[in-house]
Amino acid sequence: MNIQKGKTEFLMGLDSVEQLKTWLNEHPFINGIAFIGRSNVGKSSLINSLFGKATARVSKTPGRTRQVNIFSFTVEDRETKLVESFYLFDVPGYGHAEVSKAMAQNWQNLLDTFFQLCSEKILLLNIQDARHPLQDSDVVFHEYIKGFDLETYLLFNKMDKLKTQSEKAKLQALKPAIYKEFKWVKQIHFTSAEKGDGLPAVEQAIITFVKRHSDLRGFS
Ligand SMILES: Nc1nc2c(ncn2[C@@H]2O[C@H](COP(=O)(O)OP(=O)(O)O)[C@@H](O)[C@H]2O)c(=O)[nH]1
Ligand SMILES: [Mg+2]
Repeated sequence: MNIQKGKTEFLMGLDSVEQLKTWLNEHPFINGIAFIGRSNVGKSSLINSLFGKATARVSKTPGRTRQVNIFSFTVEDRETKLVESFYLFDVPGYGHAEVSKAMAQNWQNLLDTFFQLCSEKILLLNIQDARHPLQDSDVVFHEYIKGFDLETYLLFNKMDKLKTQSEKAKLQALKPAIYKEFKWVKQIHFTSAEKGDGLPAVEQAIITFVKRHSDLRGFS
């Protein structure tokens, strides 16, 4: 089974809390995934690599995504040719030291709204920078998110920037502590949106998750 790259569609970007509330209330049981992480960790780049290029906008300046971007994507069973469609959310990052208080507050309100109202059948993909794992804002985010009871996978991106074996080993060594401290983190992946490392495993993990929550009979 595979994600049909190029069939991913941008549905809308919502930057108002009211609009987001309305949309989520109208879509209570939807099945899908959400990417979230500090700005500049490579969320948009990962989305493009996994869902087809130019799905999301890759930013030169950090903190450009100020809205919840909603997409639909499709998964195809190569044997049966059955196609099912799911939702993808690119959620604005957290921990922007450089933005104004008012803007930070609006992001926080969007995040609160998203996590309070989103379907339970949403998988959370928390992206972190492999070079700077578990930054303060990431730890604060984990504390925040644990109350919402969503299945969460952690992705350490930009692995291509870790040059030495010892840098890689240091990151691997964090795994047990993360599983212990953040018990709702079910999987940890090491990726490079640039080079493609780790992406086939992430794609299969996404498919396994959405399929597990699918209502379609015979879609296996
Ligand atoms: N070397 C490297 N650069 C990356 C990787 N992923 C993203 N980038 C770069 O990091 C910057 C921010 O990426 P973007 O996807 O916009 O991050 P976002 O703010 O989290 O959506 C861009 O310059 C990307 O080209 C990666 O895996 N490796
Ligand atoms: Mg982005």
